[in-house]
Amino acid sequence: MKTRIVCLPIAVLLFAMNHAACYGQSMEQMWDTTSNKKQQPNAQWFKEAKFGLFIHWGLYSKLAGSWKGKRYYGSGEWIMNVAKIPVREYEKVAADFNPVNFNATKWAMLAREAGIKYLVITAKHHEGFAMFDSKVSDYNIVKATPYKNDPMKALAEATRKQGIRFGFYYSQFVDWHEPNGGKNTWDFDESKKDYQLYYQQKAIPQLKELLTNYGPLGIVWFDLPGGLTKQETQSLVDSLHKLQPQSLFSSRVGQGLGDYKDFGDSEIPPVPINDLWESIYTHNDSWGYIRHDMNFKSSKEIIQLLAKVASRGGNLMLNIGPDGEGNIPYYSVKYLKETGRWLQANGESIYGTEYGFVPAQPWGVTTRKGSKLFLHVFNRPKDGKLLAPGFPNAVRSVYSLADKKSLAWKKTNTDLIINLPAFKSDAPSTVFVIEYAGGAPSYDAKAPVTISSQFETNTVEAIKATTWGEAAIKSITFSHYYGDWKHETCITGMKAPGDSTTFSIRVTQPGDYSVILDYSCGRESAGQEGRVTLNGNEFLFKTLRTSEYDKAAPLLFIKKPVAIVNFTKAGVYSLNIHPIQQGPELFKLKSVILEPM
Ligand code: FHN
Repeated sequence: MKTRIVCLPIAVLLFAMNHAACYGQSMEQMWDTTSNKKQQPNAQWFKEAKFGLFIHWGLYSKLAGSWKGKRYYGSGEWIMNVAKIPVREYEKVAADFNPVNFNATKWAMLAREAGIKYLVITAKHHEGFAMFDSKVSDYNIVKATPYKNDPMKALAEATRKQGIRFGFYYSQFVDWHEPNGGKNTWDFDESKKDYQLYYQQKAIPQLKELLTNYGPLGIVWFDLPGGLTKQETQSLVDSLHKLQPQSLFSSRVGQGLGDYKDFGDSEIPPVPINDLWESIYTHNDSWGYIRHDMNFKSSKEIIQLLAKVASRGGNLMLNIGPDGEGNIPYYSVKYLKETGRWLQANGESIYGTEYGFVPAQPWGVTTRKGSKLFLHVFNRPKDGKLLAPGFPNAVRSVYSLADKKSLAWKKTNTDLIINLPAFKSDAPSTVFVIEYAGGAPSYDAKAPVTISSQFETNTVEAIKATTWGEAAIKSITFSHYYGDWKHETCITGMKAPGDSTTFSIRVTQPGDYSVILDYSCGRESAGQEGRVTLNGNEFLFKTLRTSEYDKAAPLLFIKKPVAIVNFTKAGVYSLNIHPIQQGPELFKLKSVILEPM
């Protein structure tokens, strides 16, 4: 009796705290981007894989972004929430879900052709519908649809046959179908929910089914933690790891207990990171299929994104959304195949690589494997002379990756200059290899940014700044369509003359350059004066209004030329920006751009 008196209020308190914490959580808080930092014995494959395929497929795919004649934009898999569709009505979609065109072998072969090394598919998304044969809930593809089959069984087998690791996405907390699941506030009263009951009765038993019935899983991709304490999450992780000790759990299992780090949706860290990590992007604007979403990334964009992510040491998992009949959108097929063709010729510069020690240049980015540095050239210098700065090592050979033809090069101190062959200027990425002697030098995050007249444009990113006073480098998150997240690293907090920002730039060719500020500025900040100091000259400017910061709307930026600077000598210069007077934040500065005139 005594125990009960003491325990009950604590339990009630914990329950209330858990609920309160879950209500107000923003998406950024739910994206747990921390990992457990333990060395995962089975992580080597993940480290080397570099390219994964994410698939969002569920009842929402059948709705294709429309409900009762109204079209929805953004995250199609959120349609039940956005249109506030009652559970009983949404359930009826299952009766029409019959993906007769689903062909596991075709999907797996496409993944293989695209150069994919692991594939993760939604076993259950927030809608609560199991896309697998579940004994835990009849709300599943075998029991509730005319299709009556388990596509996950077939896909797991077909994927492995193609030599690709297979994994499941599972929405462990958000479940709009269940009275005690997270986040359905239109059918159920959130404050009365018993999350523990939901976890015990649905999420945990279903996860156990997935980890027991589908062979070895490369990854269990948890999405959006909630309703569990650290201890409870730990025991969930432990009990699941017992079933699949080799499987990696994504960081969105929560409480810092994942095996590797996932960033926010469509987010890439601005600098190289040593940990195990993954960036997740979707091919168009939505994760689940939307008929009217045609904003597909071209193969060139995919290839450059993949190279960029690899150049910072991570994996790219790119999402596609098949439709309700089981067809993969035409442009996803087309551009994935094109990406695969590029990878066939250039895969050595991506798979198994680490971040390159030469930081991003106006021509592109670098990756490294052993004693090879790969140069991913997106923009060819006009004179064909490519500068790789910060290269102390002795060079053994330099050649084109595709045809292995040797290239002439010259080294002056730590500058390596390579004579590039002619190549198509619109190629997605042309790769060159430097084989060098000795260990890899460390990455110098604050190395001066190269500014060269050989390129139409030279961008000095905010991350390269040294800030003073209240000025700070921050990642700003906002969205375009619903759930279509964007992230920009900006300099914020410049409110007074002492809150200033300095960039170190290295001008490689003398001449006139236009200095352009790329910023976003709200109503309150607009109309203030700022000063750019460069090469002994001062230039004044007044800020222009672009858009207010609103997490649920596009943050607009303007590229505003503010100065012309003449450099009579090549060399390293310091570029400083600050407000003239005390006031609201001057602007959110994304980059400074220098263009030869
Ligand atoms: O809410 C989901 C969203 O629908 C989608 O599944 C993404 C993929 O990372 N995860 C959640 C939001 O971060």
